[in-house]
Amino acid sequence: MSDEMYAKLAQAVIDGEPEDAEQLAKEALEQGLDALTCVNEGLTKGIQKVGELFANGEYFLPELIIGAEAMKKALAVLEPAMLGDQSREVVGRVVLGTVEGDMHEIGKTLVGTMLVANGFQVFDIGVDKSAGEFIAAIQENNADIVGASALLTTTMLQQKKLIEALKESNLRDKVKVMVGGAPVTETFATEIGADGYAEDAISAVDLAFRLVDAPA
Ligand code: B1M
Repeated sequence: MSDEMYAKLAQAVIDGEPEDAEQLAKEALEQGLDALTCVNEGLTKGIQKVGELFANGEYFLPELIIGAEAMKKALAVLEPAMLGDQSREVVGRVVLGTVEGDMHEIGKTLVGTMLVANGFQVFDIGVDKSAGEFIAAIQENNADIVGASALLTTTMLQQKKLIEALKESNLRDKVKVMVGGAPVTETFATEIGADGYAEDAISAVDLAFRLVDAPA
């Protein structure tokens, strides 16, 4: 039953059907399925398939856009169920954004949702953000962690640029840097001097707890 629902969620993203994806997400919650599992086993598998079809030349930009829209519609239904109880004490403050030149927001937003669900206060500054914009948000919100997402091999280098800009602004010792996104690796994170890399939203939460030295 649950596998069938995950497959349907994935298919709605592959077919680029935002209304179907939204409706299926509602049905999944009504059936008592876990929201995060619906994301990981359903929606994410669907959007990965869309990415593969795009890379193979079978899908074009419109299919990529509508697939992302379908995923976002379903996520909007599932996110409140992932957030849970918000009354606990703040574990740490995180400025989160996607780097300059990069419009990919879904993974970054998911990381933010899971951080909030686990007691972090998240300042999501959005996509296509320059190092200067990250720095302004860090200062304004007195952040403990800055999280930079990059989905393109061409924009990964902006994560390095952010770390250099933090050093120039004498902020590097005051804020921990966490990086992620599909093309980013642990090795790359180490090379650019980040404090940590997370492969997915769950490991991003574990990493954030370690970075603020708090028990998970
Ligand atoms: Co884009 N795109 N895209 N795209 N797109 C990719 C990334 C690509 C791999 C597709 C492909 O060719 N197979 C490819 C990049 C190739 C490369 O550089 N190696 C690509 C390309 C080429 C492009 C364009 C250049 C296409 C064009 O215009 N010709 C263009 C670039 C625009 C720009 O940014 N300047 C473009 C545009 C788009 C859309 C706007 C249409 C759309 C995004 C819509 C949106 O976000 N609102 C889009 C989409 C949807 C994708 C794919 C299909 C899916 C991305 C996604 O949302 N995944 C993607 C293919 C793929 O990744 N397999 C692709 C789901 C999400 C849950 O996963 O984002 O990986 P992800 O996040 C994960 C982890 O990575 C991690 O946790 C998340 C949750 O598990 N994570 C972090 C992410 N950020 C983190 C931060 C952390 C820690 C963990 O700490 C701070």
